[in-house]
Amino acid sequence: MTRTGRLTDMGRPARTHHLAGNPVHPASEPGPPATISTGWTVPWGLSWLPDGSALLTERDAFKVSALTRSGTKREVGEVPNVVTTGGEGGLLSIAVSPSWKTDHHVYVMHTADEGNRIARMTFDGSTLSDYTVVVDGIKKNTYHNGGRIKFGPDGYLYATTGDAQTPDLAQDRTSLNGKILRMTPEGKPAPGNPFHSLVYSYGHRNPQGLTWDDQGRLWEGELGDSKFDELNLVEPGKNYGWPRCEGGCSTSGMTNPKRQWPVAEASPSAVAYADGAIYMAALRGERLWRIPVDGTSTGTPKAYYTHDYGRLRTVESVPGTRSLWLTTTNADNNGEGEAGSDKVFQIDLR
Ligand SMILES: [Ca+2]
Repeated sequence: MTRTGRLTDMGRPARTHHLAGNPVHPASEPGPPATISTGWTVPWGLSWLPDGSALLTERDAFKVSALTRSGTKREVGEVPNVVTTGGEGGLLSIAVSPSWKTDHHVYVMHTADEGNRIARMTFDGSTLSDYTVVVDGIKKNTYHNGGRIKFGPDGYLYATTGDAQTPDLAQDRTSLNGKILRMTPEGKPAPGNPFHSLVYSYGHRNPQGLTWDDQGRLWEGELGDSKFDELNLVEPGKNYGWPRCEGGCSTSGMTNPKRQWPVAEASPSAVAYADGAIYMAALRGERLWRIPVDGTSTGTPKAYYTHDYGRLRTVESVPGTRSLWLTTTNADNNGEGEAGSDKVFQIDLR
C-alpha cells in the first residue's frame, strides 16, 4: 500500500494524517521554555521515578538530586569512585530501574580511575547508597566518553560509549569503545545481541543520545569531529562508519545517518522522542532541534531557541504529558556560565 501520508526528506510538514495504516502523529511544536529549577552546575543525566519526579546528576560534583515536577530540588547523595577528566568525563547519566518499585535500583555511568563504568546503586526514595560495578574498563580520555544509559522498551540497559580519542576502537568489535552496548541489569550481554557480547552497534565516535520512538525503534545522536554530527536509526550489528566516515558516505558496509548537521549547528548530547518527533539538545549549536519521524523516515529538522539559553545538554519527554524537560550545561568548561548557572526548563508541546 502506498503510504501517501508519509513524511519525506523534502520536508512535508508534520501535519496529522488520518490515513489507514499510518500512525497518527499530532503535529505539535515546542512552546516557550518555563524555568522549573535553577542553581545547577553541569546537570548531565535525567531519569524519571515512578512518582513523576526525576533524578538528575551533576557531572563535576558527582551528586544526584531529585527534582519534583513543581521544581523542588533535594540532594539525595553522591556517587563514589567518580573522577573528572578535566574535559568531558565525570558523573554522566543515570537510569532508574524499570522495576524500581521492587528493586530500588538506579544505574549510573561515570568516569573512574581505570576508565568509564556503569554501576548500580540503591535509591530507597530518599537516599542513595550501595555501589556495585556492572561494567567497567571502558576506555576513557579527556574527551569522547559517551555516557548515556537508558533502559529500552525491551527491559535491557543500553549505553553509549565514546571512542576515547582512539578512533580505530570504534571499528574493533572486541572493544567496548565507540559502541552502543546492550546488557542485562547485571551487566551481561543481552540475549540476541549480534556478536554475543555487550556490543549492539559499532562505528560510533562520541554518541550521547538514545531514545526509542513509539514503534520501539532506537534512535541515536552522535557528536562528529569537525564536519558532521549525526542522527542515526540504530539496528543491531550495524556499522555506523566512524572513523572511515563522518556523516554519510558511500563506503560499503557502512550505515549512513538519517540526518546530519554541521558541528557548529548541533553537537548533540541527548535525544528524546515525543509526539511524532525526535528532539535533539545541541551543545555547541545552542538550540533544540525537532526532527519529525514517520517510520524510518525523517522530515526536515527545525531549530528552536537558537542561542537563547546557551548549551543544551539533556532533553527528556515527561511521562504522561505532552511536554519535555530540557537542561543547560553552560557551567561546563566549554561554556561561559558560572557554577550554579544551569537550569532545568519545561517545554509544553502544543
Ligand atoms: Ca556515522
